[in-house]
Amino acid sequence: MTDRLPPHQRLVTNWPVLHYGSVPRVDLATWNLRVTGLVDQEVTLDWETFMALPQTRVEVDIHCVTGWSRYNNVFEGVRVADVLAMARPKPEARYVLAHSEQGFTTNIPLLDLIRPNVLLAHSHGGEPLTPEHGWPLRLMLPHLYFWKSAKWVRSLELLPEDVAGFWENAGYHMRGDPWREERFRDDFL
Ligand SMILES: Nc1nc2c(c(=O)[nH]1)N[C@H]1C(S)=C(S)[C@@H](COP(=O)(O)O)O[C@H]1N2
Ligand SMILES: [Mo]
Repeated sequence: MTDRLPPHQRLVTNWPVLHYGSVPRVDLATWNLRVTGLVDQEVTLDWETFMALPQTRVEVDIHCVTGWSRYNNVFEGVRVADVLAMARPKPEARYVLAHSEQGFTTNIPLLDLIRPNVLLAHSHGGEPLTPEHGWPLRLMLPHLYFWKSAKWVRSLELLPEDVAGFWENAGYHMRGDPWREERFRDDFL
């Protein structure tokens, strides 16, 4: 199947590790996940409460802007839509800035985050994520380039407008659709 590989991507069978900075040390006893910004009810979930939410397993292809794609990844976690619904986003909320440990951020349109196969994922291939792949929790958006899938995610901030995150501030695309090859911002000077 050739229409499975987005333009100018190459298939890999390993799982490369890519991130800026170092792998954070995370303590589940003090860890939490927050939903903030344009919501009726700010949400803070500790690890046990998060893991008690309904779990979803998806099998997806992932695509990195550096050119590799990896097929048939089985991720398990909680639908982002379910966690956002707990916070009741205000009608003005249209974008999300995801915040990770150590200050990494990435921006995502709200409509991209509430798709049914977009997860806050804790497992891959039936095993907990390894620290370098985002343990204990990462975003997982298979339909956008994988830099949007923030590892070590700690909060989702709902915003009225699109605010550039870490790589987006360096010129990467505000949306990042691999099928449209949205690698770089064309408004970036
Ligand atoms: N917190 C954090 N998440 C991040 C990054 C990062 O630098 N920091 N890099 C992104 C990039 S550029 C990619 S391609 C994917 C890589 O995920 P992987 O290392 O699990 O393959 O993580 C994304 N998530
Ligand atoms: Mo990346």
